[in-house]
Amino acid sequence: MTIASPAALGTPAPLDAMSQDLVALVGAQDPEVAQLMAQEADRQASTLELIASENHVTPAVMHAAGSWLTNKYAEGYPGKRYYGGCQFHDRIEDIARERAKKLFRCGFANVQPHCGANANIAVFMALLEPGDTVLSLPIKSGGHLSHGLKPNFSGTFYRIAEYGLDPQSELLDYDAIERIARECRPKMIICGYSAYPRIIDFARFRAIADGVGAFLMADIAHIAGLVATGVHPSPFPHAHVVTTTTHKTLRGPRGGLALSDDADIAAKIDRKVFPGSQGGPLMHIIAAKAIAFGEALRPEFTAYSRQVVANAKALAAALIARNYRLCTGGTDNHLMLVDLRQRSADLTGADAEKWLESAGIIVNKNGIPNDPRPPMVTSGLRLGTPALTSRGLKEPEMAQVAGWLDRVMGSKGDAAETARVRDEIRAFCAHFPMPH
Ligand code: DSN
Repeated sequence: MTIASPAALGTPAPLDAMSQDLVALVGAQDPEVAQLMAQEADRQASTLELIASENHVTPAVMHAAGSWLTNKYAEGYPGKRYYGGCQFHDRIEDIARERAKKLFRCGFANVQPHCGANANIAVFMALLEPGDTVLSLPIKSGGHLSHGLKPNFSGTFYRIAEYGLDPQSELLDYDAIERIARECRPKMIICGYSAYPRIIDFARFRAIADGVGAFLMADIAHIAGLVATGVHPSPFPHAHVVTTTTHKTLRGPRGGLALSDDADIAAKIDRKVFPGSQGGPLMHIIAAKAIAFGEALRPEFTAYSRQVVANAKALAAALIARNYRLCTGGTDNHLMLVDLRQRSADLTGADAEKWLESAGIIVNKNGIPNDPRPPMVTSGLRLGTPALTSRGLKEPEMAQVAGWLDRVMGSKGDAAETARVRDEIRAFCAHFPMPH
């Protein structure tokens, strides 16, 4: 089998030289997988990535994640491993921990969770007993499955009480949350969401938690990069524990992170990550996390985070100008929820996602608050700007993106219009290379 190079696929090379070598090396042994890797590189380079939870990492982060560090078992923590040969891994994990603490301005960091949900498992195990009550926003209102969805560990082993959004404003209603907390007396309250476009008042959440003697957990998976750079207020010193993924606005490798300012809580979380819920840490990913945290500590990353939000506001304004309704009326962060019903009553998130993908715009359908349609259909789209901003798009290009979104959805995925938009986007992408 021959491997189509990205150039042969009609786009500028989306890969740095090392990645091209990698595809060639894999191809010499396994052309079937190498071909798919090359095709995926082309897909990423020639489409507009608007999934709010995705990003494009730098080559340094990417290659650390694909390095020989994957060969090592390092169960335990720096200085206390169950295997020999860990001296360099100890240093790498220490660097990752130190940089994470500096980035989020807190005292303790565990960089081993394989993903955000695993960080949350460790926190639940550290702070709660099975059957304890947790108060959280359900997934249908913008929460996360690991915050209490029934089939998830959280909904299986814990009693979940829910708060919602104000039905009119679609904003968090802190007075209502306080009332519900007083009624259900949770042992832990969770804030931090997957589809909430506004600023979270962590101080108010802590006051509510203190009022009922609950722990406050902030899951900042979506906004971590904005928090690290001061573009969104920090959950510290308010939250007892903070969890996050490292691959969204933070632009690191796919992974999780748990943070705290409390030595006792941090020690419990360490034990619940390992040996409580995980075995060997992914040391290649921890190295990539260390590199990404180093990048995020640089002033350029603050400029990047500000641009992410500026781009989101520009995209929101351009969509509103084209008669789309945005939940809450707009955005303060990197994402927005588009209620498609105002543009066209029969337009669904599922149809829009499919049509837009054909045009080279990658989005995810998303339920909007009180969505009458089921989760696999939905009346909304969630759009985010972290990945496009990593490619160098700015406000003027956001107006162009809104125009393409509207042409595809307005034509109801008409084949000819979709093909025209696809060609325009492929040509446009050539001017905004992947991070290299
Ligand atoms: N699946 C992620 C998201 O897209 O927001 C959350 O884990």
